[in-house]
Amino acid sequence: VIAVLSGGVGAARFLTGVIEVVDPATVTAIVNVGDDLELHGLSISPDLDTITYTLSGEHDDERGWGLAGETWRAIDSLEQFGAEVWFRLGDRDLGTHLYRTGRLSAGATLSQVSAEIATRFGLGIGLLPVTDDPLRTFLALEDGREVPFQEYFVKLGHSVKVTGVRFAGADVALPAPGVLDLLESATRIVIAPSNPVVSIGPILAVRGVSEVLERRRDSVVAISPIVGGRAIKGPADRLLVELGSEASAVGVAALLSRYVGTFVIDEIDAIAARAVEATGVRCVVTNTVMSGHGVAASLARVALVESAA
Ligand code: FO1
Repeated sequence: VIAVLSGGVGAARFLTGVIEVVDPATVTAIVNVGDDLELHGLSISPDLDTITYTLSGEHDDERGWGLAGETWRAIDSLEQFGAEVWFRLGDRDLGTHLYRTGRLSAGATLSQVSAEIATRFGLGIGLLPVTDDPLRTFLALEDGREVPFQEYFVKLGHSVKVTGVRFAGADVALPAPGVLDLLESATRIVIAPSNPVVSIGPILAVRGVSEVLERRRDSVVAISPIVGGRAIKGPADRLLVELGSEASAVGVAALLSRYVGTFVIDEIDAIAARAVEATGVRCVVTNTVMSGHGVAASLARVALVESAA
C-alpha cells in the first residue's frame, strides 16, 4: 500500500506516473485542503479536484487545473451581477462544486464526497482529504494584510512578498478517517513534488500526521519540487526564501529531513547530492521534470522502487 501526500498540479502529474508503475488500487493520495475556499456559496477543493480531473484525463492540460472543453457561461452571468469572478469557475467545474456543496449540506463529510466524485471520474486510486475539518491556509503579507490562499495565489497572482503562513484550524483538525491507519501501514509514503510550505505544510500540520512520518521516516521518500533553484510551477521558490529557507533542493531537504529518509533530486542538482545528504537523508538523483511523456512513470519507479531503503 502506497500513500502519496499531495498538493495540486505537481502531485497530480506525479500520480499519473505512479498509476503506470503500480496497481492504482494500492495507492491513496492524502490531499491538501488548505487551498479550499467558499465562493458564491459553493465549497471548492482545488487540490482534490486537480488530482481527480488529471487522473481521469478530463483535465485541461495547458491550464493545469479545471476541465477540458470548458465554457464560462455561468461565471459570465455572475459577472453581470457584479460578483467576484477573479477565481475562474467553468460550467463543467461548477457541476462538481454544486454536487460537493449539496452533499456537504446534506451532512456528508468531505471524505465521503471526495470518494463519490473520484468514483464518478473513474479514479482507480483512493482519494482522501487530509482532514474533514476546516483547515485553511492564510498568508501574512509585508503590507500587514493576511489573505486566504487563493487570494494570494490567484487574485494577487502570488506577486506579493510573504512574511508568514498560518494554517487556520490545524490545532483542532482531526485526520480524516483512515489517514493515520494508512500512514501507519503503508509500505511507502511519498511526499509528491508539491510546494513544501503551502501544500505539504498543511498536511503535516494536522494532528498526528507528522509524528507518524517522523517515526516511519525510513519508509518516507520525498521528491524535490525545486529544480535548479526554481519551482517548476508556482511560488514555492519565493515562498521558501521569504519564509527564511533556501530555494534549493538542499533547502527543501533541510525542511523535510525529520520526516523523510530518502530525498529525490533532479539531475541538474546532482552537485548538491552530498549537501542534501548532509541534512540527514539519503539522496537519489534522477530526472524529476515531468515534461515529456514517460518521465512521471520513471520518476515514480525511482521513488517507489529504486529508492527503497
Ligand atoms: N488558478 C488560477 O491561477 N486562476 C484561476 O482562476 C483558478 C481557478 C480554479 C478553479 C478551480 C480549481 O480547482 C483550481 C483553480 N485554479 C486557478 C488553480 C488553483 O488556484 C491551484 O491549483 C491550487 O489551489 C494550487 O495548487
